[in-house]
Amino acid sequence: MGAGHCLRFRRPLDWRALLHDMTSLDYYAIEQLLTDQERAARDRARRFVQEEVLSEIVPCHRAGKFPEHLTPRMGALGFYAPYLEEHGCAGVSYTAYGLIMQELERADSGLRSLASVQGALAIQAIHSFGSPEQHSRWLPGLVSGERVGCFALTEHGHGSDPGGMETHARREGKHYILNGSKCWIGNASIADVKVVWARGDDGRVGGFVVERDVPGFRAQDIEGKFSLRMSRTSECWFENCRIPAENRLPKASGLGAALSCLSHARTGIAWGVIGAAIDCFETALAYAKSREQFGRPIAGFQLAQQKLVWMAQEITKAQLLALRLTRLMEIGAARPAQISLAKRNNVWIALQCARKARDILGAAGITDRYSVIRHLMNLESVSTYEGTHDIHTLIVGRDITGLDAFGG
Ligand code: TGC
Ligand code: FAD
Repeated sequence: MGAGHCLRFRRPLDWRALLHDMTSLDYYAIEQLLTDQERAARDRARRFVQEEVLSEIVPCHRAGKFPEHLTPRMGALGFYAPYLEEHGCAGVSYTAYGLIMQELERADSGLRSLASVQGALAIQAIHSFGSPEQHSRWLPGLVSGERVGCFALTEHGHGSDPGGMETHARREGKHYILNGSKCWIGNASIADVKVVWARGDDGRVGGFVVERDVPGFRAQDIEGKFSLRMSRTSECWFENCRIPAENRLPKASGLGAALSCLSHARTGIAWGVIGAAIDCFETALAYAKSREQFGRPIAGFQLAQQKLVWMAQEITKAQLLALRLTRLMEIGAARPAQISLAKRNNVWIALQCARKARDILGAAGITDRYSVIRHLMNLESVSTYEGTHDIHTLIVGRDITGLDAFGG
């Protein structure tokens, strides 16, 4: 899909030649702004989704289960924190990371979520704040996907305000004694390596790695989710868990450490949701061209075109925003508020695209025969986690006014 005429050369442009063979909405030829490495990373993820994932999604979504065998497979393909270089990480650009997240989320937000939690959160936290010994101990298994990681920040009483966390780690000889609880934690019940954020004796937030089978740790999966059904989401409790002192991440001091990991995950989300939005757009476009009412395809009605044009327009803007963000990340020049703006905007437009696509599909849009209603429900979670839409409004609001509107 692209422009039909090139103004600069005043001759018809063979726009098909500009298209990649695996067609996808690219109205402003963003393809041309990517490197060969970035296209290759995207195409690898797209092939993986088409050949190994798509057939599994509907049954897994209905059953509320993640296809666990994909966790090591995604590791083997280099999908976890691929912007890092050591310990088996793929060492590709930030933009390639974004494109991989886009292809995963084109299939299902739960697939991208797994990569976000394992890579941008668990691996990233240990990579940024762990010692060399901790790197060698935990990173290879997480990067390969043979071991499952999680990132436990949110608590039952503290979601948007993690700074109020109550989970506590008390030093006792060669151990820390961990007490408290966490809620809404991706994969906490099965994770081998749990990065848990807790307040130390000095009152500052620190990061602690809790391994499997530690006495006093208990977890329960959250049932009844209408959204992100393919993801395992758990609540968990720590009752006098004895954690070896060497499991504390030495360089993590203060809430900023945990929040810095969110920056990597939020960047992946800003790209990822474009995949869900494109899938909704393409499904709605194909449906509108084939579905006839009043003797003509519904794509020929002005109101249907208005919805399709809005979707193409907003997806294009989101692509440009995400690309600029990752180019800034690549030169170390992205500020957290810029990441918030991209997460906020792109998740919001993806939700609106899913909503409009569902509308275009009529009754067919409420069944899982089409991906749209699943994306719509999934995006409700994506709008809430990693900072709600309104919290990102306040982060950007504080950045541009200099005034803090969080309350407190
Ligand atoms: P505030 O004073 O703003 O910040 C405390 C300290 O942190 C620093 N900081 C950051 N550093 C790096 N990167 C960032 N993005 C940062 N944001 C803040 C800040 O400079 C400060 O440092 P210092 O040295 O001055 O102490 O803290 P606050 O208590 O006012 O809270 C602000 C707020 C609301 C922005 C923050 O707490 C927030 O982002 N809340 C949203 C919570 C959230 O996003 N939770 C996510 C949990 S993980 C998750 O959802 C995973 S889902 C993954 C998936 O499945 O894909
Ligand atoms: P609350 O903070 O209670 O917010 C409720 C409402 O109040 C929201 O609309 C919010 O915008 C609004 N609000 C709050 N404060 C203000 C304010 N100051 N001004 C105006 N409005 C405000 N967390 C993890 O740590 N690890 C994970 O792996 C993880 N995975 C998740 C997976 C799923 C499927 C979901 C749904 C959540 C996950 N989370 C995870 C938790 C997620 O980060 C939190 O749900 C999120 O930060 C919001 O917290 P809350 O749900 O407690 O909402």
